[in-house]
Amino acid sequence: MAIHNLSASLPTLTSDYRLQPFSAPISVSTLKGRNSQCRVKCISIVKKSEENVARRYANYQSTIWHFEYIQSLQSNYLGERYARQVDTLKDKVRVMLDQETDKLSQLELIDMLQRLGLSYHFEEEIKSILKGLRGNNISHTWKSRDLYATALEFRLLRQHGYFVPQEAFNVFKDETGNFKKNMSEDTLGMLSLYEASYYLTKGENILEEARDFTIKNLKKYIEENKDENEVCILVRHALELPIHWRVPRLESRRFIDVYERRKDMNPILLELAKLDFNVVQSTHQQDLKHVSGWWSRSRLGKKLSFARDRLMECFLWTVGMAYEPQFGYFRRMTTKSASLITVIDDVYDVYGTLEELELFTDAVESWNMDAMDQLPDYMKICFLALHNSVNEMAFDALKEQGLHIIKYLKKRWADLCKCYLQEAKWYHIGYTPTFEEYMENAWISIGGPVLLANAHLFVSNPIAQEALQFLEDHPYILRWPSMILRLADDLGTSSDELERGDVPKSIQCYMHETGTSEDDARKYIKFFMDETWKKMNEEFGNENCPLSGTFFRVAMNLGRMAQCMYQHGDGHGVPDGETKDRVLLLLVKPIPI
Ligand code: 0FV
Ligand code: MN
Ligand code: MN
Ligand code: MN
Ligand code: MN
Repeated sequence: MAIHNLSASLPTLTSDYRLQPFSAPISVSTLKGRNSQCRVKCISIVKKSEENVARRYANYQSTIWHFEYIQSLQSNYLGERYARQVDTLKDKVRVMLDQETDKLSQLELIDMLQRLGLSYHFEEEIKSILKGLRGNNISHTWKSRDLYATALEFRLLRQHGYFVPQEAFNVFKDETGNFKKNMSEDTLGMLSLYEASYYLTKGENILEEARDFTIKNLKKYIEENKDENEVCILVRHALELPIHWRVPRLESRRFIDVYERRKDMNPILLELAKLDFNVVQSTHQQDLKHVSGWWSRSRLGKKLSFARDRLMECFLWTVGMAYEPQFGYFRRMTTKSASLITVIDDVYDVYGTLEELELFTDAVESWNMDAMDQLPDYMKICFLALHNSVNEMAFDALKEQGLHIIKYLKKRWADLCKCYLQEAKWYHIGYTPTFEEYMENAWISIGGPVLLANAHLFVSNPIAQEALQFLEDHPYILRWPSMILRLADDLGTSSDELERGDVPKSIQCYMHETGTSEDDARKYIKFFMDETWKKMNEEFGNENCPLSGTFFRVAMNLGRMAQCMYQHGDGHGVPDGETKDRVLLLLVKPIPI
């Protein structure tokens, strides 16, 4: 993903539009030929149904994961026996962490635990080790002038929310202010600095330079070492996506295989990693079966034949967002929200007439059962499924924590539907918004704020009133991951969407506004995503924020999951490509032991 230094070569928009409200009048001159062509095409695939209305038809593939299959999943790793083995191994690792006196080895151990997906077992221990480091002077002997060690420490600290200064890397610069040339021979050091540099915030020029410098040198390394040595494989994987942008659960599954082949592999860590993966997978299967029962009983998949039936894919998203066993409630509830978003999005984008969509939007906004009377039958079932699910979530919060949260939940859904409706109106009149105007609506219409505001409730116990208010007042925390989700989705789905008949997405809006080619527009979108990551990193470093580290990780994982799902096309809508492999790898097949 080469997205660096693009800012120089691309036309840019208003440098930072986030604070400006938009109020663009819709002008007839923006009516474009694109939509009129599209209408012709769509009418040719129109289905007449529900009172003989002309409707679009998306032709989405049906699901490949049926209820019976999901219910038949069996794991040997459920139950006491394996849980006890895990505990015994955990005790051994705790001793390792405690007895390791060499600082660098201690950090490497933490890094391995994180990459193997085990660090959640040792949160307290890791926190206390890192806290100790934070007070350290950066010229400490154990790492002084060692690029690999300095960058590893820097990355671990930033990963844990300690905003250590970028100046840690000044010792690696020469008198002219450039990174020292001979550094490039230290490939593992380069790799370590490369990974660290992705935790940058806007304006951190040393990290920016570090990123460009390491990318250049790592690419050169690959070109000069065509044979597949171990380091080459590491470098190639890292250049594809940095650790910071990778989905933890998927990365752990892959890394366990890599780790097994390492000469310096620690058999205790390996054994624990495999066992824990399988034990946790068995709890995922329980969550999945539970929510698949809900989906099947809702009959949404059967009754709304125009819509995507993507229960399994939605569940995969939630595992990408939080895989640890204690977040089962989050996964079950978020899978419901995501499945409903997927169906309702199709109602707005594909099947509903503008008039029906206005009624549906009003119904959600009023949250009143009487509003259901006006809806066509296919919308009644959608509305009631939504109503029941959201009320159930609110009921849980009331019952368990005495909190009345229905107004927070329904507001997010109403906002989502209003943004869906805006897009439907734009489509209807053939309007192409500016990039800014589009994004102002689209970060909501992708469903990110619904998912994340809900996620916050599902991972927090107790839910702090202060945190609820903070989320209302600081939409940026929901906004940055949602933007990444939106842009990744547009990169992966907009070609098909245009074919099918849909509003122009970010790429097309940008092209229309600036007159660039599709290629350049795509590059700009990637550059924009990169900038958004910097803003997200900044929020994570905000020490005055009452939201938990857990919530931040979930939010960032949504961005990561989006980049992964849409890396090679529409991984959410198309069930049998890479998504199928990922489902099998993470949710179905245990690691052979
Ligand atoms: C995307 O579909 C979609 F349905 C999403 C992202 C809903 C589920 C969300 C998560 C699991 C995160 P599509 O590309 O049709 O969305 P747009 O907004 O482009 O119509
Ligand atoms: Mn269906
Ligand atoms: Mn859609
Ligand atoms: Mn949509
Ligand atoms: Mn899309």
